[in-house]
Amino acid sequence: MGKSLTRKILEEHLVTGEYVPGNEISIKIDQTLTQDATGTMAYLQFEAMGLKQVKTGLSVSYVDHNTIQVGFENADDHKYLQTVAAKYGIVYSKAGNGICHQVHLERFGKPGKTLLGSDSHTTTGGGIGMIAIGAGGLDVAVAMGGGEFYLTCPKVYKINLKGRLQPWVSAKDVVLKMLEIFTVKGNVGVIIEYAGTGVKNLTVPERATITNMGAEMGVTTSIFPSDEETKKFLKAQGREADWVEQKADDDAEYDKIVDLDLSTLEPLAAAPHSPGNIVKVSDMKDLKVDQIMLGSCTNSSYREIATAAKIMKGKKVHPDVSFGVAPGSRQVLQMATRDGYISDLLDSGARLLEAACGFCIGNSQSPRSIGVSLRTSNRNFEGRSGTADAQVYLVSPEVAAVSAITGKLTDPRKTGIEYPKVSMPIKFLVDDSMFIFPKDADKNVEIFRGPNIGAPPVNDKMPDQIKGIVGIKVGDKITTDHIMPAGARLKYRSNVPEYSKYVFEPIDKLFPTRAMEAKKKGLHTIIVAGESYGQGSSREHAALCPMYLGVKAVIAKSVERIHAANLLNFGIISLSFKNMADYDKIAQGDEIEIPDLKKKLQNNEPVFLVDKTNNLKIELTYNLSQRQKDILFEGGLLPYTVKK
Ligand code: MIC
Ligand code: SF4
Repeated sequence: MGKSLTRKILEEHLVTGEYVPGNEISIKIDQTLTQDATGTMAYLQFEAMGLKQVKTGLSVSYVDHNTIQVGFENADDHKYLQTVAAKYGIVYSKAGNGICHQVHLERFGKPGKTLLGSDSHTTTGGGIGMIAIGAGGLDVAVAMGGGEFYLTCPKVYKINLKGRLQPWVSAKDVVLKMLEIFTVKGNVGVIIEYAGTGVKNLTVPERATITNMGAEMGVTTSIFPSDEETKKFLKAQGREADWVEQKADDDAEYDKIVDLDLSTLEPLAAAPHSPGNIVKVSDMKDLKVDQIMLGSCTNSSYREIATAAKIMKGKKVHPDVSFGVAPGSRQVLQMATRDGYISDLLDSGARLLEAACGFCIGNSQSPRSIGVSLRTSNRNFEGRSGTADAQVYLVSPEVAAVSAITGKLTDPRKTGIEYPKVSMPIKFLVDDSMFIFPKDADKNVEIFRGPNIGAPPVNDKMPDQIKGIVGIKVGDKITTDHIMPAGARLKYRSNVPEYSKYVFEPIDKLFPTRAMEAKKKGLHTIIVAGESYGQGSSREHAALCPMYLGVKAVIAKSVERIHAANLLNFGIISLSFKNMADYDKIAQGDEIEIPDLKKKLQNNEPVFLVDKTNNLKIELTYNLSQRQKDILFEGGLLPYTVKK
């Protein structure tokens, strides 16, 4: 039997473990990326490892999230990142150069290589034939130090694409369809591989839109083959030499095969408040819209901005709509300016925003109260836009632009507007002057540390037993945006004591105070959660800040992949219920104990939670390798790595 493309690349990078789905394996990482919101902590952790240089083939530090810079904190972080990059041999991409995933695809992504990024949408790199995985900053720091990356050897699903997208239907609709089929939960430990005759009908940026939102499905990553289309893209970026063919064997084995005919798809939207809440745009006829945002790492390539501009040319934005456009990179912005598209958009009444994450992370452009916002981004979690009761729909750039004219969520196929055809550029405008490439002479640069930058707190060793309280009980699908809000709070990323004051802010503002009080009394705090706990971003602060507050365990029906790894990295054990119905028996505030936890893990024995308030004994399960247990015993990956 032949091999999938995933298997070929993983086997080529395999360091430890055997390629058997479900096994823990580790792989060598060729490239890393960080962004400023997760980057400072990642580099502080890298510094704590005491190495002289990064050991990867390429590491890039992007500044794209906190570019609004209200107050000194973000500017301090950027300066810190720039000096660290110079000292340790990292490429630094300045604010204004664009969103990490878009820029990485344009300038650095290489078929057949592995990429680890401290951002969940690192999966975008799958569009160019990489195994590109999102992880917590600490995992990325370890990879920069030359350490391998541990993951569950995946099951591989093949999506057999055929046909071609109809006019007005786009790559966003493909991935929204995928979300309808696979939903946002239950796909942990899976890699999705796109194949079939339809692949050649999708350009690299379109493929990247599809792999980008694999993150929302909770898969480890998604990948496209590297073919003639990939070669064309790389050639147009002046990087033809980086191209190699990458494909699965014809008789490759898969754990599941799903056929998807591109020609049968239609415009879709993800309705509030989940990327998996898929509706047909044609069913949403009279939904009035207040705001439309085109951009984010999902949909901000040259072709998409040009398509929107062609739709808007000679027309006006509806008086009740605020239409913002954020090109994905400086390259996109420069080319769209040169080709007149930005001026067409401005003529129509669109607002030009910076080439950065911006609205997507909720640090600007929050909609009005109960406002309806159409966004081409990838997440519409409740409150993420910065307005608690806003109704955010995720749509394609085509639907966004047409709706900006009509003022309603509109199916573009029925408007009579001519479908704009935009072809891929033969040559992109290449100007790498906003990267700062590391030079030998900079190795002795002094690292800048503003008052916002604090050393990362390190955990104590795991206690023999857990004794304390249920600090909070939450339901299903709690995202990292619930645990550690971004938006205006993001600027505290480099200051854990300060950022910790906002843990669970959208759900229960008093949690940090309760946990801190317990900690002062020498009690541990545990979190009880439902299914898919920790969905969404790779934000390691969703583990780091709870750790700082004294959280020792999360007991959940299930935990999402990246968050589970982050909890482990910060010495918080994830446990599950042997009998799911036991979830209902525990309440917030219960006094609990997990006796002899350490000994039981060591001996592979069952672990019990004793709920002293309700006089109950509940059996808990865990699935940990010896390495993972050792990390927990040491109090987390940083002390474990330093010890090693
Ligand atoms: C996001 O989209 O939520 C982010 C901000 O890019 C995060 C990373 C972060 O928390 O900084 C992500 O997706 O991983
Ligand atoms: Fe930035 Fe949004 Fe992409 Fe996250 S999802 S990297 S915030 S554009």
